[in-house]
Amino acid sequence: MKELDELNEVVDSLDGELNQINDLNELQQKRANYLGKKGPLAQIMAGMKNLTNDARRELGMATNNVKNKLEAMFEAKRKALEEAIVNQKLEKETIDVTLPGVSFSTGGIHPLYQTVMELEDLYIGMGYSVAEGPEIETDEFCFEKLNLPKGHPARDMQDTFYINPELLLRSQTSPVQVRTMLEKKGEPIKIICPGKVYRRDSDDATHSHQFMQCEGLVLGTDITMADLKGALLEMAKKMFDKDRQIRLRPSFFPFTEPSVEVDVSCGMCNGKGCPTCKGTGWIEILGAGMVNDNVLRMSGYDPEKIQGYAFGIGVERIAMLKNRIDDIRNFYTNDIRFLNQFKEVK
Ligand code: 2NL
Repeated sequence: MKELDELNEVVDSLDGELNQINDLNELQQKRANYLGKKGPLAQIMAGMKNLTNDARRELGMATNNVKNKLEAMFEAKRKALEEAIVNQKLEKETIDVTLPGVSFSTGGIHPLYQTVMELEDLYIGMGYSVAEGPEIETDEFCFEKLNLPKGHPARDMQDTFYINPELLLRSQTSPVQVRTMLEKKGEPIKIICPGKVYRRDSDDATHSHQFMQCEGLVLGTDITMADLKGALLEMAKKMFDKDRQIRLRPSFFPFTEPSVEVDVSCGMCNGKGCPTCKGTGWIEILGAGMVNDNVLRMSGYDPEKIQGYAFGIGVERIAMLKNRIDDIRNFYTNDIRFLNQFKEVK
């Protein structure tokens, strides 16, 4: 029967063609060609109606066998192709885990901001809250409400960046404390106010037209200079080391009365006198005092009932002393070799 030969030829030709296929879509197409309605097997089946019963049975069985065989061949090829695809993908994705890693540099927290964070942590530990406010301020909040009326010699226009006669770049963070007093309407206050401030200074090793301040304000009943001294001594011991002492010298600020300048004992010579403390054994770190009655009244507080202290810390000065930095401009030129020394992760 010639149909039986044809069936064998179908198997042979598919065998040859499958070798050429290396893509699943092509395989799918080929399968449709061979096993579909117009394929060779369908044609052989269509011709069977003219055969004798015996011949038809024989050819029917043979066709069925070949159909099963073709399906097995397609299935085997499909598996082989899929496996090849997975292998290719694995090969492409192979990595050598023993190769040395590629290092990349990360940023760090700026040394000034690290100092602010330390100050915040230690004051929060003593029950203070952190308050912030705008860098563009009004003349009223920055000066008038701090007992510096217009024309006062300590508020020379030459020293402040004015935007217009009423608006300026704040020269201290005190206006944040004024805002807090106006909000709290006579209630007790215990805050620190860290932030950037601006003054029309010429930049040199110890001056910068923009620097950072951390002011503090504590208002309540029966608050005295002793509380102020205790809080500042605690700060000096935590920011520097536990053996530091502080001393208070009389001074003047329009917003405090009495006013003091505060020195910390020199850590380089333990108070004996050395170049760092210019032979005195003491280093000035901040200004402070009891809040002036006028300041209290102007922001809605009755000095007969509530009083307290305020202080102003220069953040750069503390950061320079702690890290033995001799030029304030290092904080602002941001040379990467300078900054890298303060990275927690090097
Ligand atoms: C300094 C001096 C100081 C204050 C800041 C202040 C704020 C209010 C009321 C009273 Cl709202 N005082 N601040 C007081 C004394 C000194 O700063 O030399 N800072 C670097």
